[in-house]
Parts: sequence; structure tokens; C-alpha cells
Amino acid sequence: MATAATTTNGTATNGSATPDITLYTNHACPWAHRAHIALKELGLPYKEEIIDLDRPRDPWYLKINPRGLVPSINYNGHIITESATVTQFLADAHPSQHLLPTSASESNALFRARVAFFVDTFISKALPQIFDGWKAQEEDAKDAVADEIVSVVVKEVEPLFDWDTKTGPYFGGSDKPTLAEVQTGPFVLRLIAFTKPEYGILSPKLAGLLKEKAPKFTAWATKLVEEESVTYIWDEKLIATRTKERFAKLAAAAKV
Ligand SMILES: N[C@@H](CCC(=O)N[C@@H](CS)C(=O)NCC(=O)O)C(=O)O
Repeated sequence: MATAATTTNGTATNGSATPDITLYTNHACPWAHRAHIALKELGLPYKEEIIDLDRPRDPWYLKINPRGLVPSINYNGHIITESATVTQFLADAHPSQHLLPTSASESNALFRARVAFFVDTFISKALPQIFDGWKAQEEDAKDAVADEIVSVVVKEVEPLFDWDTKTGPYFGGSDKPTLAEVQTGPFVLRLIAFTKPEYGILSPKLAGLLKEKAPKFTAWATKLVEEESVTYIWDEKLIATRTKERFAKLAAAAKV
């Protein structure tokens, strides 16, 4: 029988007892959004503390996370910061769940390696272009960035969709979101939402181009953005409006 790892207060951390979790977050932050998806997928109850990012962090929060960033979690008295670390920890601490197969076997190790490579590819190759898209203000610039986004997705991301989708649409053919979807979901959600013409953020041509040139990515993304774990804290209109205003302000300031 597996022995439960224990924290200083004697509570099991291997998923056998419900942990006491506080998530320090802001619903506008895509990195913090990763933690919300992981917690929902794992079915873990949690308290949340919304951190106001529009003003300097309070000293109490800097004690929790000296970098002043969200997300952070307090898990049974232990502080964990950085979204990738937080979500990996939650998946490791609750291994019976579908997020990531954690027991030692070659196939599980391979799955984890492929998830890590997929996430690294999306974040290091595609995300910079997606962020450039949010920044572009003129229609021509938006269209040019849309071409760049499509080109990087076609070259770097689309080839990674090499699994059979008969068993499920998610990473490796999973029928439920995995850690790959947890780590990329908040950005995919914004990518899909911000191409809607009513928001005027990304080029409205982008959705059609992705559908035509990256059909596997598009089919996966379309399913993912419908998942309850991905949408339950999402206020699309509010976040789109704020994103548009924020980047318009930044662009105006850069011109001065
Ligand atoms: N690498 C961090 C990035 C987190 C991050 O940039 N959070 C932003 C909000 S989206 C933040 O807390 N910003 C506060 C600030 O910069 O003062 C992670 O993955 O957790």
C-alpha cells in the first residue's frame, strides 16, 4: 500500500485527503488561469484571494510571493508560486487523476515528456506572436501578425497533433484535458476569443486562416475553449475590452 506523504501539519498530500488550498489570483491573468483549470479538472475545492494588480502589492502578499505575481497557492500551509510549478505540483500531488500519468513506466514518462515539449513549443514559439497580435493597432499590422501566427502554428504546433482523436480530442487522445491543455488553455481561449470582429484585437482573418492551414490545432482549440474548466472564471467581454484598452494605451505611450 502506498504511504501518504505528509506535510508539517500531518495532512496527506498524495490526493488521499482533501487539501486546504488558497489560490491567490486575478481572473484577468492567463498564467493564474492555468491554476483555475488545474484545480477544476482535479475537482479540488479551494478558496480564492483576488489580488488587485492595478496597485502595488501589499506587504502581506509579497511575503507569500516576493515577485508579487499571481498565481500563488497555499497548499496545506505550503506556498507554491509560478503557474507551471503550481499546476505541475497539483498534478503530481493528485496522481490518480487524468491530468498527468505520474506512476513510473516508460509510456507514462514518454507522455510527460511529450506534454512538456508541446507546452514548451506553444509557449516559446507561438505565444510571442500571439502577444504581438494583441499589441498591433493598425489593420495592416494586425493582418501581418495574423500571417505570422498562422505560419508559426503551422510550422511548430500543428505537426505535434499526431495522436488518434478517436478516443478523445485532447493531448495523446485523452477524452479529458491533460496538463498540456491546462498550460495552454488560457492562451488558446484568448487567441480564439480575440479574433472575434466585435473586439477588434486580432485580425478577423485569423480564425479562417487557422481553420484552413492548421485544421488539427483548430479542431482541438475549438473543443478546448468549450470546456467548463477553461471557461468557469472567464468573462470574455470584460477581458477583451480591458486587453484592447491596455494595448491601445501602451501603443499611445510608445508614440510619445
Ligand atoms: N511566470 C509567471 C508569470 C505570472 C504573471 O506575469 N502574472 C502577472 C499577471 S498576468 C502579474 O502578476 N503581474 C503583476 C505585476 O507584474 O506587477 C507565472 O507563470 O506564474
